[in-house]
Amino acid sequence: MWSLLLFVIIGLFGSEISVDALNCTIRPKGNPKFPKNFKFGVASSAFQIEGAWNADGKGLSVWEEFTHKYPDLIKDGSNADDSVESYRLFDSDLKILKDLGVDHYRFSIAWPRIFPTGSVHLRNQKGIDYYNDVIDKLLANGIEPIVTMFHWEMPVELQKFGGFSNSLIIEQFLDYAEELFKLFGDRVKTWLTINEPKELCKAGYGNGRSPPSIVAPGVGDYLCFTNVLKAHGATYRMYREKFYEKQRGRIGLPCNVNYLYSKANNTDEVAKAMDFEFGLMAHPVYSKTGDFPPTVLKDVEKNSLAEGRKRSRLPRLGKYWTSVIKGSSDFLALNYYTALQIEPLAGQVNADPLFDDKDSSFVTSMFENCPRAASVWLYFVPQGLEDLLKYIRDKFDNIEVKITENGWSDAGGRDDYMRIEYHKNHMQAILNAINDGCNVTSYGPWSLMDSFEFTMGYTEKFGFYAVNMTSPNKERTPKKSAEYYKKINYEKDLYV
Ligand code: GBH
Repeated sequence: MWSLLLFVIIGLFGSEISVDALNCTIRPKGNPKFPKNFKFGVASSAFQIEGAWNADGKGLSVWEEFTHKYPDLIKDGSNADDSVESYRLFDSDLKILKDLGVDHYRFSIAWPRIFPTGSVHLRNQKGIDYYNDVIDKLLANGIEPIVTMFHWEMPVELQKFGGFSNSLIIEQFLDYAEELFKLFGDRVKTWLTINEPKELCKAGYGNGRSPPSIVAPGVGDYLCFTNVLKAHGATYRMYREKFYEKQRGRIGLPCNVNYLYSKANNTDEVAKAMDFEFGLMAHPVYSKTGDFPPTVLKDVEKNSLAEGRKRSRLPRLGKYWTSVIKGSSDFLALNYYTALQIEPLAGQVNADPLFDDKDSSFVTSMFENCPRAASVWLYFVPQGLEDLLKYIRDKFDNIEVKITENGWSDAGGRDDYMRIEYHKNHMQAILNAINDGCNVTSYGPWSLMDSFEFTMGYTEKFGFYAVNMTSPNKERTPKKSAEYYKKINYEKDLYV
């Protein structure tokens, strides 16, 4: 508590000594200005902000079903039925987006809002009208729309057939994506396919903490990974074949990555652990060889055989899919929040069936010497972002990186100095990386405004704007961090 307070106070006055004393903030290196063409934006997702859960013909997503069925699994017992009502109040969102002065706005389309059952043969015109309106108004105001096709809004009707555990999802997703390109691709030029495969697959199909609540660690999560990668890869190929010539858009797969530091300072440990943390999603898409990282393939197979199984728990992608997936992104979309420390797992087999680090054979811990956000998993480690960007530069041929999420949670309030420090330090990390040759072209932090934080309900706030939840028009008001970020957007300079 005291160190946090000290940190905030020192941060406010920007003293150099504090950097060394706490060893959590980042040191500026090189040019203090962002490149001229560097873009700043802000992000959100449909289920978290739209509300209007059953309005105008919308179908249900698994998150609506989950929050209705198990309110006791949501920290404050709440749900997103109304949330901050962006379906009704998009004009208020537009106003704050303009006020913030962003170059782009990342939002997602709720699949069941436009295709209530998931299948594209039944469409909901009012949902389509809504997204057309959002896109048109953004463009009319000089804000580029960046659209996530799927931020976990799985139609309940498709989950009945297993969602991402059934390969049927590949063609369902492909149909959905094709309709999105037809409907919006004339105006949307940056697409993100499936948000955070690791989170989606681990929480949904591994440890079961999120819908569809399947508890099958080391099996269900891997199955989900393969289907996510195939759906993503197939979507990319379909776009290049049918739409690219006319629409000229670009597509990425948004990956959430914790940068990992070895407690023993062992670079081999980091290389291996990063293959599990990041390579599972990124290696099949961004490496020259494609497929899962060799270490991952080898270790999971070895463990699976040792368990007496006939084959690896990680399904093989095979030649055809490996080549479809390889190179299926025009840039790397990165969601970075924090870094972790790793150390080798001592005993070979862990008794806890929910323990999902068995295959990687590392255990993780937090940087507890650094300040913690309201979220238990979120520590202030901006150096991790700089090091992650350099890792990407070296590992994946300096592919273009867009930061599509990065954010800090607190319990609320307008005087959010820690959020300012967090974004300032992470932008500095990006700048350091750029000064060191990394190809980072945009920053789109989380989040435009406070919203429904999944199992944390409304208890954790990530927004630049607060929302008055008890007033009929849910006014959005800027926090101190909004004023700070606004200056960055206008000046592209951290020292204003
Ligand atoms: C983002 O994921 C999401 O994309 C975004 O929708 C969300 O609002 C934002 O996080 C903030 O929560 O509870 O200890 O099991 C970031 C990656 C991975 C961070 C899962 C939280 C849960 C850890 N997330 N993790 S724990």
